[in-house]
Amino acid sequence: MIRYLTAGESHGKALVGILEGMPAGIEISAEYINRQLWRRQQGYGRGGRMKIETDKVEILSGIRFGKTLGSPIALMIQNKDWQNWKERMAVEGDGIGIEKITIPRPGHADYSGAMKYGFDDLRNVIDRASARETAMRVALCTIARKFLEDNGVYIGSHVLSIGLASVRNRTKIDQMIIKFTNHSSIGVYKVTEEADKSEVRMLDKSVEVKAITEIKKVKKAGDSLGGIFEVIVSGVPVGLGNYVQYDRKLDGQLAQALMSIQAIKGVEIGDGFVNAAKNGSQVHDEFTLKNGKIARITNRAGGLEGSVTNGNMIILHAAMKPIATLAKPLKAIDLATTKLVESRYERSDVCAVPAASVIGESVIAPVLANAFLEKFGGDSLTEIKTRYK
Ligand code: EPS
Repeated sequence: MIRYLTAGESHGKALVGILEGMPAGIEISAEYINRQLWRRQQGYGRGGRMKIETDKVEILSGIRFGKTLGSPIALMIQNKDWQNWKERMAVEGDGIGIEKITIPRPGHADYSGAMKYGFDDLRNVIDRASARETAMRVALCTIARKFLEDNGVYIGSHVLSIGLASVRNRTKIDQMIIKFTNHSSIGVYKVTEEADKSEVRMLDKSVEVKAITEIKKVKKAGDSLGGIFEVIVSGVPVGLGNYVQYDRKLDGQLAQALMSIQAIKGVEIGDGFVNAAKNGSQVHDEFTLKNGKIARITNRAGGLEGSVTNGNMIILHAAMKPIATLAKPLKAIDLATTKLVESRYERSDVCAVPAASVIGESVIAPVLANAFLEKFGGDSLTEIKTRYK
């Protein structure tokens, strides 16, 4: 089965990752992965770091003449900013003379991480807890995404809200998505392309303007903003996932993948939260026959029933809390002196919801690819495609 690990500190030399379990014969190039890395770096509200980095992947193993070998795939992304951090992030030496960070930011991993590992320098926590790590996740997961594409499964996303700037006319957005995906599953990429045209990855222009205004206002005030994004998956066959054991439930696995993205604090499948306030008759998706095929009139379940895909589009939502690094200080305790002080400011993004939506698309790819492999099996793309057919 597909699994992966990442390593690397935000201001260390590089991020590295290993992806294992990909079948042989999947066409993949650095250029293909770099396109997703570029998408992850976009979005209005990002800070100075994104002006330094232009993430590019180096493929170290597992791919020969442009195709996966079935062996572990190793990737590396250099951190350009490391040049400015060589002393502070040195692998060797004793760290004497290097300033220790002792004031934890409320909402960040600083305090809990330092207590856990017994650190007297929060830098040790900051650099690994950082969302910089998601660059490598996107790179690795893009290979799983390519495998899904090769089997007609497409993942897209767009942003639903940033702060109070929120899509109110859901019907308009849904109609747009239906229009794009009506004839073919790959239409999900049209949704994503439309979102990519927007600096905040929103499909509704009037909300986009409000969102950008909100980010500007909040930045001026030294504050930060969160939001909600939607991930959609088309071309999903019926019967992926399982209901027979808790840890094999596909909805749980998808939720875990999304929740593991830094700052994600809520995950919803379909209309999960809205459905909780309705009667069953207003919620469950009635069956119908469409050109002689079994279909549903609605998709409030978000494509999963009993933790198994039901043939409808998978619809997932994730809520991101506002970034914890604020120019406007919050109350904190200096862990070196135990005095009440103001939290320290380190260069940061003001809003990273658009980037998070691209990460959301990526992290669910290995989960779905695993469910696909579990169902159809095989060691090479050709073998799997034959079985799927
Ligand atoms: C992050 C802090 C900022 C972000 C970073 C995540 O980095 P820095 O401290 O270098 O300014 O830019 O995100 C990335 C570097 C990235 O590639 O997404 C944090 O504390 O989580």
